[in-house]
Amino acid sequence: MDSNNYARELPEKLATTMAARAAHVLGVNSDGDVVKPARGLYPHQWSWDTAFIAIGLSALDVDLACRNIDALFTGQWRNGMVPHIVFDPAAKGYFPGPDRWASAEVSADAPSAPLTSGICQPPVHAIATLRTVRAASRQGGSTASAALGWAGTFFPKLLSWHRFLVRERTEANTGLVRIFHGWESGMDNSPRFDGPYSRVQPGPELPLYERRDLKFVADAAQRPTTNEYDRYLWLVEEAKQAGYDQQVLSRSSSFDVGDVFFTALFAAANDDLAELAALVGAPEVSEVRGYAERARAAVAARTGPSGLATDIDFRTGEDLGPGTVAGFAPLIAGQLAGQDLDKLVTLLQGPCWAGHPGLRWALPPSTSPCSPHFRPRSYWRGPVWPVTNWLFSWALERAGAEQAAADLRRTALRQVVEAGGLAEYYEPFTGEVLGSANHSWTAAVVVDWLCG
Ligand code: 9WN
Repeated sequence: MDSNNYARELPEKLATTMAARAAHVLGVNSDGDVVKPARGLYPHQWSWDTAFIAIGLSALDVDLACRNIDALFTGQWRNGMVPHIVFDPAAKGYFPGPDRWASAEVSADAPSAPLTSGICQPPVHAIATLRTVRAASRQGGSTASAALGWAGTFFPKLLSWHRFLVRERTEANTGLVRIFHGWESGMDNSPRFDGPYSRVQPGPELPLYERRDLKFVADAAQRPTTNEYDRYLWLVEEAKQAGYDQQVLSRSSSFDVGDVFFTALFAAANDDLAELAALVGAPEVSEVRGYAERARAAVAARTGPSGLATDIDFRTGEDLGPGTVAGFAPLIAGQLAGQDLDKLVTLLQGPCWAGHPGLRWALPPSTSPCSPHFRPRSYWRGPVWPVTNWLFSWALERAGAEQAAADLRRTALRQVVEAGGLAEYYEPFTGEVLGSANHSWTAAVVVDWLCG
């Protein structure tokens, strides 16, 4: 463990034990090389989870990190889209599975092996790839050269993914990345989507279904409601109806949101993709820099006087309002400085976020405890997610706010140690572990904090 990580924040023995436990969780959740998000609840490969998992793995085994990213991209569509789930044919028990998505039957762009879902998730893969290459370069020798060689061959796939988001998903007037399903945001039932979902009306032809998630999470209050699930499944029907054609969806989907957090991650990922392009000698550096600038400008244009950004419902033009962590998109997008940066750091640490007096640990809940929509046990409506702590500490460090980044990381690490589990999410006031108990991206960010 080197001196740049947070292992020194814990007594040595505890740091070693935590790192070993986190590595163990990644192992337990693996099938062969591929690390799934969780046994039981999520038995396939998820898109943005894989990127965070690779970030953790890169501290332990660079080659394994690369193989996980490669495995995800075997599901990449011909149009460049990286699907949100790549299905493992041997794993059953997740709903909606490949039959319900019917991607390969409906779209010539979808691969028939492996089978995949028909929507995407935030594009954090270039960030993971660059971090993996950097981890390899610190390790030196053949690890460094092998990772750089791999990045050179992998780069075109990343570029094609980013070009998909520019060509098919960037809304012309605002420059925001649009999403056609709340699952695409990765923050499924966040109150930011309550307005748009209220306008999704499941038709009587919605095929019957049985939820499987509630077999693994006994307390239904920790998961989205059945009313929400009906809408999630209806949007799958709409997407199939459109043949997963992005242009058709942009006219027909009853859910069409300009997502500021997704767009901010896209800006940051393009910064890293441009750096990767330079590292591997690809000629597209300025093209990709242009994507970064456009996405950043789109987030800036959605930023109000408070410093927080808001999504937009393209179906109604409605401003989706503040109150969720997505509002901190300008921090994620990068290049925030001076007063703008100070303002967001003060807000993030303030009484409506990490500084709320009732919190067990000073960490930002997914929805502000000051919001009327805050629900402390319900998924993205209030619980604290370690993966967002990772994103904010990473973004703060990138912005040069090192003290704030260090404080956040230290507290996030204390949370997983004191709560006694590498959970999917945590109740912000009591610290209770919620969702899946041994979650891979939680383990991965802990490995990164302790060993990266
Ligand atoms: C739907 C795997 C995924 C995460 C998402 C999280 C949750 C799935 C679900 O789990 O979503 O994609 O079934 O609830 O919201 O961010 O990628 O960990």
